[in-house]
Amino acid sequence: MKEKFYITTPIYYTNASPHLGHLYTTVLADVLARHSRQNIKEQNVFFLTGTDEHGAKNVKAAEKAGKNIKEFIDENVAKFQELWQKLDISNDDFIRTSDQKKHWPTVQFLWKKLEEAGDIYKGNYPGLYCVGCEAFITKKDLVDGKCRDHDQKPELIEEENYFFRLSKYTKKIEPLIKNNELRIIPETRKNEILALLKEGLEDVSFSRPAKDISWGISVPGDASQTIYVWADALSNYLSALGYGTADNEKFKKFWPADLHIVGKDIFRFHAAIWPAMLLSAKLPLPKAILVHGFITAGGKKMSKTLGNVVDPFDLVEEQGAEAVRFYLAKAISPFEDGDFTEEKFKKIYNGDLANGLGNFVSRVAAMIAQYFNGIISKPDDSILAKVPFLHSFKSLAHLDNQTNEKVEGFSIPYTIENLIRPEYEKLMEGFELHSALNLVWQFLAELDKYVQDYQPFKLIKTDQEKTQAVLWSLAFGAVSVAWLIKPFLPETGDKILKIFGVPSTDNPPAGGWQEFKITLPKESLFPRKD
Ligand code: ME8
Repeated sequence: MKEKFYITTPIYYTNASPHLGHLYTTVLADVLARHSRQNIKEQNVFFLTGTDEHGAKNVKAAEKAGKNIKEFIDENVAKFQELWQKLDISNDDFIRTSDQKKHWPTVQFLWKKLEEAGDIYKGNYPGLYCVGCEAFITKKDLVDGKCRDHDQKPELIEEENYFFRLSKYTKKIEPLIKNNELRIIPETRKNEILALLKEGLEDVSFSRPAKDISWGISVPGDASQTIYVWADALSNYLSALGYGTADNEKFKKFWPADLHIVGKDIFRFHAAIWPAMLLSAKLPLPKAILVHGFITAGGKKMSKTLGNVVDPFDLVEEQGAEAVRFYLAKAISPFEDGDFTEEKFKKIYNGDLANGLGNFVSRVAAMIAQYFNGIISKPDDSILAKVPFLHSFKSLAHLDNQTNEKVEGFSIPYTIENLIRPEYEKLMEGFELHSALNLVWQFLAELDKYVQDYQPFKLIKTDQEKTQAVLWSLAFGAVSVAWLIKPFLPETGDKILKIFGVPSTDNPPAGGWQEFKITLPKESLFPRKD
């Protein structure tokens, strides 16, 4: 069992307000942070996000908007923070690279460490700079003379910079990634970076002349140079913990990071430059980097010219935060590109949330309210044995490796404890969040089937005892589902627990719940949308 969990998102550029892609990464991180808070002490989880506020990109956008840079950036940062609040993002901190007290001392301290290691030197090489990437790119990255990712012409820059000896570290990083000391997930990305490291990487420019890029952090001892935006940005993972300052308790407690989540666009910075910087500074490497794919809209890259940009604020306003979180986590595999369309959103909303979860919870709660005055307690085991979670459960039988034949006779609590939970934990550990949700929804479908099998609405007329066993089991199922979905749908999870009278702060009690007390909700959890 892990003892602490330090998880980060990239820090996002503040040249515009957040888009759906930023939301995607941050929701994934939030789900994993919430999940780990269920498994380890809350104070041992540290979830960091923030904003990357320097660099040419931000300056250019401010100029274009005709605004003072600081004002422009502050406005955009406020939008990120507002969106995270709307989405119930549970970050423990929010780091801003413009924070001179918190971020800058670490960046300069780390710079000096690299310098002490002999890994910083002055050089002068011409190169092609893509403002979109905030990086020097090579001719290989060009299509028709434009950057492949940003569809922009790079600028030819020839200037004196400080360089970082990345080349010295490629051979050192390679085995660490190969043997999973630094895990790269998924495997395809691991192979991609290994191939790149094998080829060897060139040293990278680590500063820009301050006369061109003054909005940034000065190179220690040379105010004529500004620290390159990536060296500045990557350091956020340490500055938030107070590394290199007197206030470094968090650093001692949380470093190394357990998981950096990044999109595929910036994974090379994280899997090559960042580990090289850490090795140079003699710091432990992060344990894992999860690289997710990109979200497209209607099968195409979101772009202003195509007019298919999904504004996350509008989306949340229209669909509700929980439904948006659900879509991002369930409809898209973190390991591949995923698509967003309104039709798909509606289908998932109506199918899984309104008709699936919402309908199930309200049916079960209503029956308990009606037939048992809202209170139902655990019946005797001998009665429970009469209403096993049946043959219908075969779709999950593969999860049980010891007693395939006995699959016909499991109780719902047994099934959750022995089949669902272990499989769910395995999927979460492997970051297969969409599959974890699929498992829960498969289970929900089986619970629906259980209702059909025993028909408690008819059974109540002939056998009260058995009906009690059926409904108690279903309530147990609903409450268990609430626990499993809480990292994804924190509000809905809590609402379900409230409906069944179960406190939401504690972990599920050992042995489960004995009694449920129903409070019928005023509104349905997910009203159907047409
Ligand atoms: O790169 N689909 O910031 P950024 C999914 N400041 N995720 C997407 C996405 C999409 N279409 N578009 C963006 C930077 N993202 C640097 C990072 S970290 C030390 C510095 C997400 O604002 C994804 O996580 O361009 C991607 O890696 C990140 O936003 C890039 O954000």
